[in-house]
Amino acid sequence: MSRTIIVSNRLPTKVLRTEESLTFQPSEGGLATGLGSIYRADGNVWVGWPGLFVQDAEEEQYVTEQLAADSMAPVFLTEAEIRDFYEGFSNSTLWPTFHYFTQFATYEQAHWDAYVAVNEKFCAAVLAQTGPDDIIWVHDYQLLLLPELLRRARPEATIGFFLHIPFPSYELIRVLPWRSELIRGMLGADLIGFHTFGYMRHFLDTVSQVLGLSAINGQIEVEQRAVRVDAFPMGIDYERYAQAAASEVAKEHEAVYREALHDVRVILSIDRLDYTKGIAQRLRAFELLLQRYPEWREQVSLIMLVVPSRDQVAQYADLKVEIDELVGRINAHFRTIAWNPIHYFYRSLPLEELASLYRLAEVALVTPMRDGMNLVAKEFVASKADQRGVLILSERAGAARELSDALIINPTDINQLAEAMHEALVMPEEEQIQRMTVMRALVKRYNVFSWTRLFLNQLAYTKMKQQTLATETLTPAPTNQLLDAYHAASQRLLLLDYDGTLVDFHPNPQRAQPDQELRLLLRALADNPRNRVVIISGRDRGTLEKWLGDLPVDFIAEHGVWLRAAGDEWSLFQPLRNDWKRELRPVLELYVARTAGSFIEEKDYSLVWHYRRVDTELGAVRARELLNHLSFMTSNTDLQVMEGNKVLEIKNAGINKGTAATRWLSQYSPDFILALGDDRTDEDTFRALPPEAFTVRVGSAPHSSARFHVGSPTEVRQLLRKLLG
Ligand code: GDG
Repeated sequence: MSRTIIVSNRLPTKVLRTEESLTFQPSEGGLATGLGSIYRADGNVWVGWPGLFVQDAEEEQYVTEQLAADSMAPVFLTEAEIRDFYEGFSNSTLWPTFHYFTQFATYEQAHWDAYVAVNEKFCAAVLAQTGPDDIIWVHDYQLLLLPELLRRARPEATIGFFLHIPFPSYELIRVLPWRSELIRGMLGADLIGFHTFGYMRHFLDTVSQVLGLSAINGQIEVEQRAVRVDAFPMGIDYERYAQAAASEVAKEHEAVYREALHDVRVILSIDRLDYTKGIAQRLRAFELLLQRYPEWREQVSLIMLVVPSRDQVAQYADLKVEIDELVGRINAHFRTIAWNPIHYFYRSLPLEELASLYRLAEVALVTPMRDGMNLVAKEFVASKADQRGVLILSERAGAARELSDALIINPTDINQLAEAMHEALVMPEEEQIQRMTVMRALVKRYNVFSWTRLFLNQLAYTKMKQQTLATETLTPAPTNQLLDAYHAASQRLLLLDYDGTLVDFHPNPQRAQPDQELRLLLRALADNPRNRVVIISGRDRGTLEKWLGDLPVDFIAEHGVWLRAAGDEWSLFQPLRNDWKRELRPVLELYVARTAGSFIEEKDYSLVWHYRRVDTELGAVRARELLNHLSFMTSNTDLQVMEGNKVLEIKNAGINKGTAATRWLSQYSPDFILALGDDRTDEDTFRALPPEAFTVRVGSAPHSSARFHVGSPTEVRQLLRKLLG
């Protein structure tokens, strides 16, 4: 039976050293609750750092045993490792970069070296825990290299990766000296999850820019593997927050606060100390609110909880000073004997007190500059059982993609923020209820348990899909099977793609004409009255006719647009339009002008931009640009832009090699079918054929609907020669 191994930088239990002993303190983080039922299930385990520097082997063993009893396996890190890997590379390079704060990012080789070493350490720890059939789920930015390290050690493993912070635009990632290694590291996973579709898009773009790998429908082909990328917005344990807020303890706390505050209305702000959270901007906006709307003085207070964090890193210490000063200035300026504008707490509170603050507040201010998701926003919503209260939410928190009934603001726009606070304070109850009801239903439904289930199901599905779509090498055994079926059959259909299948690619497509050997081979096959040989190609009919028209073979040209049975005339698959070429050709010409070595091929019903002769990197970049450009221009038309092997082709949608091949099947009723092809357009043929057909993909393709694969056109020819006996 397969087990599930969760891996994250921190374990869900923190080991603390007190004067007399070690204590084990369970963490209350969202991830720990969400995955609690998973890692504690039979045989499963959570691997991570327990937050303690051990003194000796004896202590190490003790901690290991204690944690093992609760399904955890510790990775012990040294102080130097925490300094360079955690505070260094993770929090001073990746964290600022991924949150668009490159001005705070450092690029230290020693930090990178430690990051690599600690990821390797985690890899060893995970391998020690896992068997080949296990499912490994890696979390977050501290372990970006781990999926690939694991993949190298266990090529068949099922590996998922989830990033809890934003994935930024490629422009940010490209600054990192180690960008390729980091992206490759992530691609070791089978499934890569992000909170939002936007982060996923940035990642796919980065993969294409950094490694030149393109994606189709969120799937990237990496060597012999298909990697899936998807958005999984993380939720919270809704019931836990709802219950905590409804508890007697929370009510009691609230009553105490209420008494102290009299009738003052409460705006709430809760964050870890971090420059990404927009705390200073929020304070300035509150100050502006009091200046612009004096009627709120003595009527409204801001309760601001800042949880100490990362105070070893310089920017955090500076931020703390800035916040202290701002709070001091605003309070000194506005306070009265009876009223305190800002109640500022620099510490963490137990859950019940947090819950009572959620109860107490009428408005929650969640205004980060960037935030992967932000769970505080969801917790506030879950706590509001009476459906009242207003959430002000930054457009740049992942949560804004879901909680669109909040007042969505731009956190740098202090004017807008002050106005939103005012709007929240005067919002009619009816509107509050309306907005809150929608948000509560959403937070309840998409909770942390459904998130976990969805990710793990999708991971299992991805793996299953990989396995079913994995093609078998055409080794002697299946080859003999194929030959037996061929010899036994009386009506055989051979569907042969041309470029990349029967001949190798040539930098100039017009130079890829058939050699004598190929012509003889095709003639010999077609001369057999039991065979019907169809050349099924994306090429224009003129070229096919010129090169092979004298042979007794059938043709499917332009990916199914033109058909010709041996000796017959050409006919169109169905009536088509080509007047769109006039409009789109200038676009392709623009890209030819900008991209040396590229050129346009014009067919009757399609236009093709070729970039095989372009510098590899430039070609990939321009192809992405052109693809975007064309997708925009062809949306809502019946045209389709297709990515082939170093080509982009614009053609009529709905006609492809598969639809054309189907016509041969219906007219000819073969009892043996062999289809050979090397690219995505041939996948349409493979899919259109019955399951007993011998479908063979040529070249490397981790993901194909074909049953078999062979390495090259040379092997294709060997196979065809075998048919001749
Ligand atoms: C990363 C991403 C993403 C805060 N103060 C206290 C307290 N908290 C709890 C909150 C909430 C959690 O801490 C903070 O969650 P966030 O989502 O805001 O942020 P990060 O922990 O930095 O997490 C983030 C998250 O991963 C999940 O993927 O949303 O974007 O940065 O649960 O309630 N809890 C208690 N006392 C406090 O004083 N008990």
